[in-house]
Amino acid sequence: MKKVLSGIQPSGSLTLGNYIGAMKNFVKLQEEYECYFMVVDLHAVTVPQEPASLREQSEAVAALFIAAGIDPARSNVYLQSHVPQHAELCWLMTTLTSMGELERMTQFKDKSSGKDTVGAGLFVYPALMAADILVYNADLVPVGEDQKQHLELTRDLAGRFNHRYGEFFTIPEPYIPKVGARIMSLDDGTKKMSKSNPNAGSYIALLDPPDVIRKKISRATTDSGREVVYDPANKPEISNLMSIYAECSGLSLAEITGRYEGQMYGGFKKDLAEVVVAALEPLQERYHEIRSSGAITDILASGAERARAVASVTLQGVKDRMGFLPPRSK
Ligand code: AQP
Repeated sequence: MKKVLSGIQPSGSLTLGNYIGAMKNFVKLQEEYECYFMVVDLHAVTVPQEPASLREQSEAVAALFIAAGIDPARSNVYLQSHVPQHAELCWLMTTLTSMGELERMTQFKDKSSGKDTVGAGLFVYPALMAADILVYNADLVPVGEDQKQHLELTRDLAGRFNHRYGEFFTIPEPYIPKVGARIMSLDDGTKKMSKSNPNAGSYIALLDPPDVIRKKISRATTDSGREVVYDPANKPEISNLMSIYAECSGLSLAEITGRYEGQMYGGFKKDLAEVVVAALEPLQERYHEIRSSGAITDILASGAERARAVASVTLQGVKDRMGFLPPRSK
């Protein structure tokens, strides 16, 4: 069975962008693949996290995975920090990665811009992401558009290792949705929706109550003009809202355009809010059931156990090829 790997950082409350760009596809792919879905807590600490909030968000992200439809009996759901092989392989990956490659990463440029000090962890983030994927020899990686560059680097590193030490790693393929691969911020159609944006009005959190969702959508920035047409280059803001509508309702962009022909933004936004509320209601209900059941601890323990079993074999293979002596008992 081919393997799928993906992860989400517990760096804030998950957004509709994380759901549409990544999680929705996790659920689809588990039908056909052996899946590894991680809460990437080691990635989250590449920018400062408050310990209590990291603990809470780690469990919340895992519960949202299950609430969204990931079946823990079929897919491995776990915390990245519970599988130490990720961090060890990351170190080995940094030795194959050049400074120039890391300096070119747009996520690093975005997250470090304007900061007085930037942690080295943020710089080597892509090497950890490569280790995450390669430690399971994943075939497919479902991500949003923003992660494409990191995935390309992973492919380069896998190829470099294979060239230097002999064929070993599978070269992973990205799996990027056609619509919704880049959901934009509600206050600025040129920036992606992000859970760590300090302005909570810029994103819809998956756990936002209905009235908060309605308020955020009614205040979302819209382009000048008033036609509901999909034209990302000239009308990025209304096009973004249409993508959200399409992903939450199951309607195509053409159907939405037809439905709102000749109508103003106001009516469209009102309907969009109801579409989003209806899409998130069942997920929120399941989330609260899972959190109150206390089942997450066991789910994470068995997911990590299965993941460690696979990751330790790969890591040993990498170390053998690179020339590390195995530990001997006396
Ligand atoms: N706006 C988005 N549109 C589509 N996909 C998105 N993803 C994130 N934002 C959007 C996808 O969600 C997955 C998990 O992302 P992550 O949490 O690991 O990191 P990120 O990409 O940096 O997401 P955020 O929300 O912007 O987090 P912060 O603010 O902490 O940096 C990835 O597959 C990503 O593509």
